[in-house]
Amino acid sequence: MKTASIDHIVEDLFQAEKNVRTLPQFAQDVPEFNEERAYDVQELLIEKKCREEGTAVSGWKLGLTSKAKQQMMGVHEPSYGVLLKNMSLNEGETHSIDGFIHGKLEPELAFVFKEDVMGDYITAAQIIQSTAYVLPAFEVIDSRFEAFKFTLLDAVADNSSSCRYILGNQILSPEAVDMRLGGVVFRKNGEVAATSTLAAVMGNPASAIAWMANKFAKRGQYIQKGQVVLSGAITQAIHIEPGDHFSASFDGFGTIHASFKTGE
Ligand code: OOG
Ligand code: MG
Repeated sequence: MKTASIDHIVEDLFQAEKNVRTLPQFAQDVPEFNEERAYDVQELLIEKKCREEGTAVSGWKLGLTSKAKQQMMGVHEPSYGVLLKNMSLNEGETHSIDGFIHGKLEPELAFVFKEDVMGDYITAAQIIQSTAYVLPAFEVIDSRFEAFKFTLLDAVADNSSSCRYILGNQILSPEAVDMRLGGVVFRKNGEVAATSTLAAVMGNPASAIAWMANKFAKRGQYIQKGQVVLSGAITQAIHIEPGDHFSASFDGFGTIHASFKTGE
């Protein structure tokens, strides 16, 4: 596949986000586009965003970690994307949706690392051992593709539909959290919108992160000390409208909040 076409895809994705407009999905129409090329696009897109937006990498995110979503996309593995410092929003504040194309919100468990994680036989237990603390989080996902419709390769190129993330304030040692039965109640405007347990994320969110750490070995990447990793959505994602208030209560942690409006 030609470098020129990779560069073209990177530019289209960058401009779509910047100008808050959608693109048609492309992966099925580009001969020789495969998983490796999709992660190449993601990497170049992140380099461009760091350069042009004056930001830096803060961590990683997983996508497609639930069986239901994998079946929907016809895949057997999750995907990952990069978190940047300028994607971070403060918990409890009211955020503008003006930069979102068709943003959706989802509760996740965030892991913050106390040491680098490198290698290709990483286990969930090693992930837990390398984690300084875990905390509840929201992820705003957004897709640069029309109608939020894409194949796995389109989504990987689009940095796994990343947009913003919001970390809660309550931290726990990962050993203090039941990574399977820990319950989550997700509310929109006071009404329960979804309920789930942490097992929805590949049986255990630490297993999802171990999958990513092992996948990294192929591309010479690794989880770095101080980085945050979002484990993947615990419930379905819910479309955000201006005026919406969301909360997510996590077993043992308390509740995190996010509100949205139009305008700056
Ligand atoms: C959308 C992003 C999914 C999650 O937590 O599942 C995601 C996608 O790539 O399908 O952020
Ligand atoms: Mg997510």
